[in-house]
Amino acid sequence: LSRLLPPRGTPPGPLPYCPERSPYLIGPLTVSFSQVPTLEQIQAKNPAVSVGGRYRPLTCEPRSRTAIIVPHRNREMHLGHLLYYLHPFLQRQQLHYGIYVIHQAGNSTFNRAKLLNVGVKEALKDEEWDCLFLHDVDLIPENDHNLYTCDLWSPKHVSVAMNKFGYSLPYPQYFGGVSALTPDQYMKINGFPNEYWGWGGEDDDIATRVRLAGMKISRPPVSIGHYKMVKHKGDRGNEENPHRFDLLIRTQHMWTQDGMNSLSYVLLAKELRPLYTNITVDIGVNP
Ligand code: BGN
Repeated sequence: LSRLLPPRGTPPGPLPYCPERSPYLIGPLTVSFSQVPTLEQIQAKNPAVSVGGRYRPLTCEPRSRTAIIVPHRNREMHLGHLLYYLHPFLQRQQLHYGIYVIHQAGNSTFNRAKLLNVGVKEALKDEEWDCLFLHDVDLIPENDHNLYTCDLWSPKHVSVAMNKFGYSLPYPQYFGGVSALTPDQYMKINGFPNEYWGWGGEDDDIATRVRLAGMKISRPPVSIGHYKMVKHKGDRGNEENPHRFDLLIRTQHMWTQDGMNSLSYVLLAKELRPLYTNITVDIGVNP
């Protein structure tokens, strides 16, 4: 990518927009988890990424400013795989982007959706992101035609073809894994629910929010939305949520009260690491 630097002495000025279709795209990618890359190796391969895990193309004005938000706890190996594949993937798409890892402090039950709300709130304090990618740590995109940009008219469900589900949607309303919303769309659904502690249901709640806010879900073609999941067992601290069925019955009454407008947390640290911005947060405990 250093070949892309403008020649020395180029006067500063407005850049032309990046082409609608990046010339660097490859299409289907080979994703393998046989070796866990170290952060140093990933850094060496991505010299144009700046501190906090930020990047912007140097020769053209990007068409999207995308924040990737990744909830996380005790999955360092998965994070290594994700960063290894995602950084080059996003640079080939010529995006202005930043990667945020939202780390849940403490040992209480994991709360994916609340961590995503925190990530959105904190990311929007940094820059005027125009697209929010809500991204599981264990899902690696397998085709770079799957653009990490938002659909202006609809919240987008992106991980439509995961290897774990035989490369198809497990059910029509599925909204889990990777999704993309503009900040406007995110606020229109009052963000994600804060009250789903443990595994399951929060993504179904979000799909319902999209419908109740009068929007439809858009999706990339199944042939492009391929994802490979890093194999793992259900982890401690993220047991199945036994209350998810009761919560889902009440989404219609709760979505306007529980979400971005009721979000509270204690920010413990915000560190600009070489490959990502690390946000450590105390989100409280499972009541
Ligand atoms: C569903 C889960 C989702 C999960 C998908 C795929 C629930 C709610 C039950 C009414 N939903 O069954 O959260 O993403 O499976 O694994 O458990």
